[in-house]
Amino acid sequence: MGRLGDFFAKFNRTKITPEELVNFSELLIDADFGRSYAEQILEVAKKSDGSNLQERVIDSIIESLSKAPRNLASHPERLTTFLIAGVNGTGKTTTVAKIANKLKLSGKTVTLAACDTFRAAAVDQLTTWATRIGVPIIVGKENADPASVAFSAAEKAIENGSDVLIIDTAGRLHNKENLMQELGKIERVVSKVSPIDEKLFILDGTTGQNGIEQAKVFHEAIGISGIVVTKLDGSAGGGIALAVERDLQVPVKLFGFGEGVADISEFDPDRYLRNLFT
Ligand SMILES: Nc1nc2c(ncn2[C@@H]2O[C@H](COP(=O)(O)OP(=O)(O)OP(=O)(O)O)[C@@H](O)[C@H]2O)c(=O)[nH]1
Ligand SMILES: [Mg+2]
Repeated sequence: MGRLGDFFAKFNRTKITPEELVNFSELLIDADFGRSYAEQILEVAKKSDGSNLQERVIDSIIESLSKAPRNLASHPERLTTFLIAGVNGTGKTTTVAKIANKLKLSGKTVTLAACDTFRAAAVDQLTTWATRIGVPIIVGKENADPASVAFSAAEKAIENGSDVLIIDTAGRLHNKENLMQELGKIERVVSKVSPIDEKLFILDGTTGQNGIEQAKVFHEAIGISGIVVTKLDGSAGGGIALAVERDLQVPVKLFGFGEGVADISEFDPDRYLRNLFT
C-alpha cells in the first residue's frame, strides 16, 4: 500500500484533525502534486465531514482536470500524424515505439519518421524499434533538416497507405523562439501534404514540478494537444500527471511505466487516482 493509501485506510471517518491535515499535506507534496494543488485539495478535506473524504478528494481533482478528449486523434479517411516533442531524455523515442506498437496491435498501419537527425545513435535507436515492432521507418541523412525528413516521411506514409505517421524529434533544452522555429517548421512543412493531428509533449515523471515549467514553454511555443507522462515506474509521486494537466488544461493521454514496448497505458484519472490512493 502506498503512503496516501495508508493515510486513507487509517482515516477514521470523522472530521479531519489539524495533525491529519499536516500529514495529508506532506503526503500530497511527496506524491508530487505541488504546493498549490495540495492547498486546493486540503481545502476540500477541511470542508468534508470525514465520512466521504476520499470520494470528495477524487471528485475535486477530477473536476480540476481538462475536459478535452483523451483518446489519440484518428482520421480513418486520411493519414493521421503525431508529432512527439520534449526535452532531453524524457522518453520520446521509447514512447514513439510504444504508441506504434499499440496502434499496430489494434490493426492500424504505422510509419515512423526519424527526425532526430542530430545524432546517428538516435536514428539507430528508432530503427531498432521499427524492426522489432515491424513497421516502416523513414530516415534522412545525418544532419539533414528534420523538417525535410518529416516531409518525405509524410509523402511516403501517404504513398504506402499508412493510417498513422509518428514523428520523433530531437530532445533539447529549448527556449520558446527555438522551439517555434524548429518544431514550427516541421509542422508547416508537413502540413503541405497532411495536417499534424496531435502534438504530444513527453514529460519525464521523475523530474518533479520542474517538468510542468518545461511543458508550459512547449505549450506556449507550439500549442500541445496532449501529454504523455513517462517513467512513472521510477517515480515516488504520480501526482505530477494530474498537476501538469490541471496547470495546462491539456489532457494527459497516456502514461509509461517501464522500458518495454508494452509498458504504456491509457490515462483514466478515476482509475489512476484510486490506484494512487490505495
Ligand atoms: N523506467 C522507465 N524508463 C523509461 C521509460 N520511458 C523511457 N525510458 C528510458 O529512458 C531513457 C531515455 O529514453 P528515450 O526514449 O531515449 O528518450 P528521448 O526523449 O528519446 O531522449 P533524447 O532523444 O536523447 O532526447 C531510456 O533508457 C529509456 O529506456 C519509462 O516509462 N520507464
Ligand atoms: Mg530520442
